[in-house]
Amino acid sequence: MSKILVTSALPYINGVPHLGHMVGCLLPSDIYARYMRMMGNEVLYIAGTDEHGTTSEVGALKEGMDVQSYCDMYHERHARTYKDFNLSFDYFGRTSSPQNQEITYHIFEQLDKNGYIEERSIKQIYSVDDRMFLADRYITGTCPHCGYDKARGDQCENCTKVLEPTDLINPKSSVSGSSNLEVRETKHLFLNLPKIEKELTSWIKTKEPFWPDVAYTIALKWLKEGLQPRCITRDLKWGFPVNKPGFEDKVFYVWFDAPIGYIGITKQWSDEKPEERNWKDWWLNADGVRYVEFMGKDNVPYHSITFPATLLGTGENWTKVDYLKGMSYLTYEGGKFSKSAHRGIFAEDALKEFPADYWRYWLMSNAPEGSDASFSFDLFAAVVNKDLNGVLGNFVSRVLKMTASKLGEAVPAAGEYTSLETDLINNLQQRVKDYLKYMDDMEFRKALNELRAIWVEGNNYISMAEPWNVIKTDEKRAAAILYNCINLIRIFAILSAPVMPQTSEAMLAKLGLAAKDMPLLKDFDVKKEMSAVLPGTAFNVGEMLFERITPEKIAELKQTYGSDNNENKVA
Ligand code: B3M
Ligand code: ZN
Repeated sequence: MSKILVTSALPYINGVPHLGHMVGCLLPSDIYARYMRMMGNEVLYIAGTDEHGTTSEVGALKEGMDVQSYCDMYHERHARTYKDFNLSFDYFGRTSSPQNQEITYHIFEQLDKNGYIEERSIKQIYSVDDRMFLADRYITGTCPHCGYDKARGDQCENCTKVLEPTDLINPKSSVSGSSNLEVRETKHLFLNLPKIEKELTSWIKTKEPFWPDVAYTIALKWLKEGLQPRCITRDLKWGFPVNKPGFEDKVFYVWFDAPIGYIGITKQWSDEKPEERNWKDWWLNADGVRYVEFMGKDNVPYHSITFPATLLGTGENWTKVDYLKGMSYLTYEGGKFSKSAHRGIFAEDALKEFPADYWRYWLMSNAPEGSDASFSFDLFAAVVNKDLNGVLGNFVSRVLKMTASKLGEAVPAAGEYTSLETDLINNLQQRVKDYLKYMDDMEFRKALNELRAIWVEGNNYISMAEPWNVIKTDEKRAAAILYNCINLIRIFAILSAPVMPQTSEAMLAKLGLAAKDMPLLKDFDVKKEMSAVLPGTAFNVGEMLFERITPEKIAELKQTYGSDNNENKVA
């Protein structure tokens, strides 16, 4: 048994998650954590809300709330949504917790003591009317290159040129619209990345064989371009006040304390039951921990460069990432998800329309792994109707209905295997091996392809064995075929559990079984599992596992959530 630490990128507190967030880090991390538990490992799965920074302050201002209450409210909303999606976190915490503050302070003190922190003066835009310094993206004005009048202080969306806020013509605060702005010089603290670069480079090189291409290439590109010192403080109110004399009126930059949040949240978890949990067993001088991180690709530099550098600079032995799964983006009906333009289905609404497993299955079998992927209601309905309803759901209901009507509501007697059964078992054993290999490698699209192929084996078997014909002449053989099919239902339930936990439970419940009765996936032996359900066991046919999505429903969904490809406005 190994110790596997799994984290998902911590979603920003402001706003509610859409399907792109779900598939970008939350869902794959959950499926991996569930899978690793079923492989018999000790898993700790951590996530939480990323709460500091300008976006929270501005979000609270827009909703007329103080920042603390705003974060409290949104934290609950995030937590509820993820629970409803059946994300199996061991702990869902907050980067604003006292535990995270304590660890952030400790890490900062170590960096400072070791000479990695330096003071610099920088020029920043201060909004007199908003009484705050504005982050670059909260200043808008006319682009000096193309004349676009809604260019942001960090980048012009129209011509994509990277800007300094001082480049903008007629700059305005996008918080209040005020143009009463001043350039002020303020003192900040920087993390001296160039000084850690050598150590960081040799650490990254040790990871070469383990990192997927996309993450590794992004990290190396940053290193090749040369690292710059990074400002880790901000002139804001909402954040951890800097624990250094002369800087008490500033707070740490959100990207400084957010990744440390993985550790802080683990301490929240361990503080709940200190007698049985110790966060250090996972993070500090921890033995035998394999650490796997999930995130959108835009997060990769922070997790492969800045965060490991921060930990290395302490001179202490912190657990650092072993494998980094970076996901690409999901688009919505060919454009961007946008709350303000009413385009896209958000996680809370998604669950009002269909159960979590429909989404979990669709999103992961179309996961944006190598490249971006696109969601559309047509594709969604096609997959739900074909794979879930047509292949899996139909097999389960057909087998149980036929058995109940021909032989009664108890599992019939087993019989001798013919070549049909030995072929089935051999095929399944190979497919299970491939499925587990893809799950190990976090190749989710391929893994789900294999899972579907496993269900198809069941359909092929019953079509070839034809129990409905055989029963006319040989009831014993028909009973044995149906016996095998019922065992397949249990096998499908076990193998589907990491991806579709609720459906898996519903399938097991039909056979009077519960999730806790499932065997480990490690050394999963199809032949042995094919006779696990004993003859005479009562079963119930119950309801269909999935409902078909009709063309009328698809039209209604498109109407409600928007599908006009021409209106690709940005949120
Ligand atoms: N909140 C960015 C994001 O949600 C950021 C991740 C933090 S992980 C420590 O994409
Ligand atoms: Zn421009």
